[in-house]
Amino acid sequence: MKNKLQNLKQEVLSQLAGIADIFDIEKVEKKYLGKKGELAAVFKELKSLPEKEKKAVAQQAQQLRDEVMDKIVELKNKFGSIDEKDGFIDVTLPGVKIEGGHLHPLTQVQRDLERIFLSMGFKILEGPELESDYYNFEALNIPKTHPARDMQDTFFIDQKNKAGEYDLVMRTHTSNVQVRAMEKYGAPLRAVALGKIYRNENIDASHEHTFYQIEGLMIDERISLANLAGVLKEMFSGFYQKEVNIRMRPGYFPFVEPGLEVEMSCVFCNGRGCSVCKKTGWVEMLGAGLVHPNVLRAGGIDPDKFQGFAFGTGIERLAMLKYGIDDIRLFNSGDMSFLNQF
Ligand code: FA5
Repeated sequence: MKNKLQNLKQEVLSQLAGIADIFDIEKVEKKYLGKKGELAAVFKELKSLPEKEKKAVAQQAQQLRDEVMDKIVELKNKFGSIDEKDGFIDVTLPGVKIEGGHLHPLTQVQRDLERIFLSMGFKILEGPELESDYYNFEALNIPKTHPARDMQDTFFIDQKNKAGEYDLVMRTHTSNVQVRAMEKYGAPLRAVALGKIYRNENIDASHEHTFYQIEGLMIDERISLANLAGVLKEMFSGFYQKEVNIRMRPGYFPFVEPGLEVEMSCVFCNGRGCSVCKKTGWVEMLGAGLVHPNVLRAGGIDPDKFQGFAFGTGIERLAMLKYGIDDIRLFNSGDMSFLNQF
């Protein structure tokens, strides 16, 4: 058996030495290392050997197999794989698509809005999501006992503030940034604040408990509703990439006087009437108004000298109208077939 292995070794080494291309390697590999190859036959024969001889022969066969394997790997590296032989590349093979990541649609929409307002000279601000009762309500002309507190379902925080009082809430709107911005920058001021807000609401296709808003604030010596109309028209036309009209009707928010509900001509039917605008040609877009004198005062601004407008709207709703999305819950669903469309 030992002699047989010796002969086999010489045979395979001489064959390996004569190899000229990748096809020869495959043949030799199959003949000696294959399942039905010469070395497999030797291992099978081991069973019939006397116990004493078995161990030594097994070792010898193992060594030969390792040696042949190493040599074959070396030769494969030298001659390359079959696909690359003679420098041949099959350009008709389909490419491998590398999946790239991308921004979440709501982040994209926020960036679009920020670009529009930056071009009109607005500052981009942020405010805290965990907010004091003061900035979320009181400073906005909503005292503790005011019924307007019920307009938004608030998540109150069961924890005391630094002064030992229970006065923390999850902000119910981005309007909490209004007085913070006035205190920090004074007047004149042009700013938008975008961010996440929280409401204790039941979820359905158009309501979330956690969603995004954009707040706009412009304060100067002669600001009127005409300025508000101009800025909103610019915002909607830029965002929906088409000329739109807006119209205003009275609305109530304690922090503005007069308060307004603003509607935009339907971007789907250009105001002719369709299912999106319920055949009216108009879509309700946001709450707005002229900043209430009490709010200016809270921000340290003299209401006899300065006026301002403020508006606020939901970013998901803006996005839903732009892309024809009929369920707000899709944004947080983690559904890649939805997200990959953006
Ligand atoms: C406010 O939050 C006011 N702070 C807006 C404002 C700012 C008025 C400045 C005047 C001056 P309202 O509660 O209506 O208003 O919410 C504003 C927008 O948030 C709505 O128009 C809607 O687009 C969006 N929104 C409200 N509730 C939800 C909800 N549950 N899910 C998704 N979006 C919502």
